[in-house]
Amino acid sequence: MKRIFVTGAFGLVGSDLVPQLAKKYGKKNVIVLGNKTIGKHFHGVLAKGDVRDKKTLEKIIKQYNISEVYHLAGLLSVGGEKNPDLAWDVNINGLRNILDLARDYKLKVFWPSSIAAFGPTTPKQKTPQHTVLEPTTIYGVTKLSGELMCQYYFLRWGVDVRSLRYPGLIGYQAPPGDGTTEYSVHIFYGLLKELKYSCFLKADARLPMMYIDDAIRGTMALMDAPAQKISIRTSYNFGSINFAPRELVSEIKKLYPAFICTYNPHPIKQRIAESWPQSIDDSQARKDWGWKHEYNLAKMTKVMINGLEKKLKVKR
Ligand code: AKB
Repeated sequence: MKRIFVTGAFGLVGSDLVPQLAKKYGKKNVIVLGNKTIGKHFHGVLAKGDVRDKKTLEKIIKQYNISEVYHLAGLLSVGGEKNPDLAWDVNINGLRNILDLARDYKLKVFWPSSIAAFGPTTPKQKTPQHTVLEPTTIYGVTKLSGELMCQYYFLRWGVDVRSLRYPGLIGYQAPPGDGTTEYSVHIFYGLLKELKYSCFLKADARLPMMYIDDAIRGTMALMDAPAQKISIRTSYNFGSINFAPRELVSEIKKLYPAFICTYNPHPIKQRIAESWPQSIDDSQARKDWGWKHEYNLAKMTKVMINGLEKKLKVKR
């Protein structure tokens, strides 16, 4: 049986991924990285440490006989701009530690890249798999460097590391992180808490997005695919829907007509959004390992509202 180690387990992806991994491989086979505060209330196997501390990671890998790692820990775009040194330290040194250990202990690894690896010089529509990559955020710089590091460890040492360029992910299990596309999660909290939301992007800031269930299914499918089907060892373009805040608002208004959204673009967040693609060509992922999304904007909006109403115990 696989023994799986998950870092960043309490973020947007981890909060939905860990229960799915536990369902598939058994709760005792999923080991989650936490610290003094993170994971205090987690009911499962919790190992304490920091992704920048290689010795502790190595101890955990040996103690639990780990065979597979989902290395999700990292700062996002807005958080990265607040502290570029920390973003580099966590995102790059954390990944290097995991890749070194994967090489030494023959571990299979999943690591998320992002649409942030692209930049203002990348074609914006149906952004191809192979294209110009000149990111202008520290987060994007760490994602692009990380992609190249993953490919290097694969080519040089045969490390089976797989990656997806996540678009903006939308889910309700975890609170929204410090990212740019996260307006699309905050908006649902604003809706249910006070029937209004002040959006930090312009109404027409179109970005590639995805409902979390699609992202988790795609991530697990990539990890399950036979190695010979994986032709991309940097990171796969990974797409489903794309929309602008204005379109999300009109979808929400179909269910909550009284909802009011105002637009107060934040200069840094808006600039980041404008540097990213608006839609993604993910045909390589579809061809190689059968990627297919299931959620459109309407379905995602309904599921988000239903899920968050239950979580927050509000029904308007
Ligand atoms: C962010 O906005 O920083 C992230 C991402 C697209 O990687 N959600």
